[in-house]
Amino acid sequence: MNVPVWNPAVEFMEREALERLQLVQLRKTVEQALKTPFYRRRLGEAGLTRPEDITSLRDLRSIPYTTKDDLRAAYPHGLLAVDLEQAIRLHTSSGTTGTPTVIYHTRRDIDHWTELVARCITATGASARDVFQNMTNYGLFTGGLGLHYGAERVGMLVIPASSGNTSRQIQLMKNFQTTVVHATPSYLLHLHASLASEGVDLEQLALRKAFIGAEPHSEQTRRKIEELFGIAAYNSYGLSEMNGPGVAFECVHQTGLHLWEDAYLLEVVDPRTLRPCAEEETGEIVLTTLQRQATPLLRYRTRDLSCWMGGHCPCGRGHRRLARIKGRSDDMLIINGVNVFPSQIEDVLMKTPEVGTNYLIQIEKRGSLDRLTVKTEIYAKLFTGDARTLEDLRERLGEALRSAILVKPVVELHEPGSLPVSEGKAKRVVDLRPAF
Ligand code: DLL
Repeated sequence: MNVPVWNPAVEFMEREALERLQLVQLRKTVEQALKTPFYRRRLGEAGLTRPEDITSLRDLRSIPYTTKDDLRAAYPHGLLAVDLEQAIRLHTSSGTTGTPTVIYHTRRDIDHWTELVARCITATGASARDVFQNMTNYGLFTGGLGLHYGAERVGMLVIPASSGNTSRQIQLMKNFQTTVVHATPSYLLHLHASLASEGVDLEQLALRKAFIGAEPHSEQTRRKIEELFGIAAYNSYGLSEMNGPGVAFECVHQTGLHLWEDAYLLEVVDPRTLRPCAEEETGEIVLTTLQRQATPLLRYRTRDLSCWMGGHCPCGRGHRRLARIKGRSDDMLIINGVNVFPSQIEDVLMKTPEVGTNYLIQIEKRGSLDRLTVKTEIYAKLFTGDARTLEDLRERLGEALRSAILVKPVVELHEPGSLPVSEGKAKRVVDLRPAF
């Protein structure tokens, strides 16, 4: 077998063995969850008081869902399943939209998370020979420490650059001949746009791979990153409630996100009716932790939309694949009654060669109607051309967007570097409509 692999025994486990393991771990997780005040009450209400009540994986459906609001209500200790002295780290969400959520980890939890990230890194073909620059925030955000521990375990030379300070990032990449970076896709595009002003060209760098994640992005954005840098970019999916990065990752074949099924039980459900979705039918991702001690989570509704992919990956791993995340059920925009996902807009923009690396979607009320404005940066040389060329481009984009999203937007073309940049997750949507 000629694919890079970290833990062959688990990654190539036969389906039957994997499901047996899942059942054992699900029972352990229920046992662990019953140690928390939150789940004792929640599971008790559903008549589930003993782990032995789970006799098959189908019994998962008798377990109630857990939501972000549940996590918030249980803040700070309501979901802690071990004595505080057994916990060695916690991560919280940023809390910008309300009470934060908190996830505690025991030493074994951190060790297991590290193992999952090591698997992900290795699956992309990266190895101890690589110099790895981690451009995501170190701190409560899980992208920094999560990838750091995994990369160290693989034996990479890790540069814990953290986020921001683009000029320093580029110098570090040049001086240490970084071969692999980890960043949000929006930040990598911004970094590329800054190379020229830093007086650095790609020939002076040794970059060959990027891990991109933490925010929705389209296949076109991935291709753009790959073409601009001349590298391979691998999609990485995770969320702080499920440790952070390391939940699902692309392998060398880049055919979807392998979800580590020994660590997470995945369901895809219709977000309105909660009916289970069929393979390749898009719905909300619901995840159950299978290995966690300090903060077990059962049937956690992520709000992320995706689907199981059918078929098998040529890498031969038995762990099934998730399709690229389409967006979140709560970031769907309703514009004059039409459902629009920001990812549909991004797709059109990134397919257009003249479009640069940054964009912003703005919605406001004009009278009784919603008005959608798509602001996008375009390459500098176009601004030196004649006005007719710009007008043509504006019209072409407007038409392409209308046929993709069924809403005609106002298109604004902006010079490179003129739209706001974020060092972490990009804020792409500004909704100025009054709340009801
Ligand atoms: O963003 C964890 C992470 C760090 C993942 C680094 C990957 C790389 P949170 O801050 O809790 O955790 O945000 C999680 O970000 O529910 C998705 O909506 C979104 N998200 C994460 N990865 C992807 C991805 C980290 N590859 C939320 N594609 C998730 C699309 C993503 N959306």
